[in-house]
Amino acid sequence: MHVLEHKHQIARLKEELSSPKRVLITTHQGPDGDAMGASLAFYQFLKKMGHDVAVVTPNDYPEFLNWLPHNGDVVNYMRQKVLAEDLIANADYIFHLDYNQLRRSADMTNTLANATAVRVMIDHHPEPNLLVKYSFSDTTASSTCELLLTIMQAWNNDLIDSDIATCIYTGVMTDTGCFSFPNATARTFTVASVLLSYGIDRTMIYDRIYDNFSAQRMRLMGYCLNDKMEVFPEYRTALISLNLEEQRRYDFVVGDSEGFVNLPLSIKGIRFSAFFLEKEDKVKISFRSKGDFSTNDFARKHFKGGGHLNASGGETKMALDAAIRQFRELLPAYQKALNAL
Ligand SMILES: [Mn+2]
Repeated sequence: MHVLEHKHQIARLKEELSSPKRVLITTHQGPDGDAMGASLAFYQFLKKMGHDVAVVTPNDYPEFLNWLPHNGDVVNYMRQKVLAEDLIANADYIFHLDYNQLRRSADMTNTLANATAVRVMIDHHPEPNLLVKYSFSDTTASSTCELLLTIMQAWNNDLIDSDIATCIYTGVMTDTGCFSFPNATARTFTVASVLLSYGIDRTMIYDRIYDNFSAQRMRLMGYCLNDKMEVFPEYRTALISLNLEEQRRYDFVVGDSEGFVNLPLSIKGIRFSAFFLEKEDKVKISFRSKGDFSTNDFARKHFKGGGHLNASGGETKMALDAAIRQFRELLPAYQKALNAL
């Protein structure tokens, strides 16, 4: 992290935001725990400073996040388009949290592109590509929440409270797979320790995120593992797919397939996993890996996506079967990389 550069930027932002402003916080489509945790933490922080703040998400997010403090204040562009467009057009400042390419804001992209606000990006994904006045980009941060906490500490540490800490902890916990992925560093654990000092209830947070599924979702997981998982030992790879008919059969709701992509990585020797989810107009694909195999490169090159080294996503307009076929046909070219130590 360019600590000095961040420090200078924070000092200038502090100066610019020393009087009340209209601030819009936004994040990527299909917001996850990190996106919502960061957005709602920063929302509270800026509100405490007296700003007129709004959080606008491009679309729905999983129900297991709707207990986060101030969740009820979130504006959903898909469902409240007129209000959201008004907020975007009239904002003095727009903060882009947990994404670094405008197109990741999906249907909001054009409205955001036309906004006249001063832009700030706070993100931890590689290869930022967003025109902003202030850029806080740190690919060594486990999560946007981890990075945001350090920014808030430098900005005004006194404003951080247990509700803000709860939001931040949620993002750090979910982006690190409960502190198990390689992106959880010494700093991550220091951040976790700081957050615990605010008296947050970490077992409650875990319970609400991970032990909050329907019986149907557990049955769907069983079906995926039993009937839908394909394993390719020669490529140390596995995939799972779900078509629309199967989703209907299991009363699928947003968030139900969260984490499914990680399941095959529990198999001895498997280092690369893909999860294909059929949507009405496209197929969404999640990728996970262990070690040095870059799912980010793979997703960027073949499936119009990207993300992190070990976790990324993409999509295609191809039919589900064709997308799976393409994935399988790509594997031989990566055999060496997937079998390297
Ligand atoms: Mn993130």
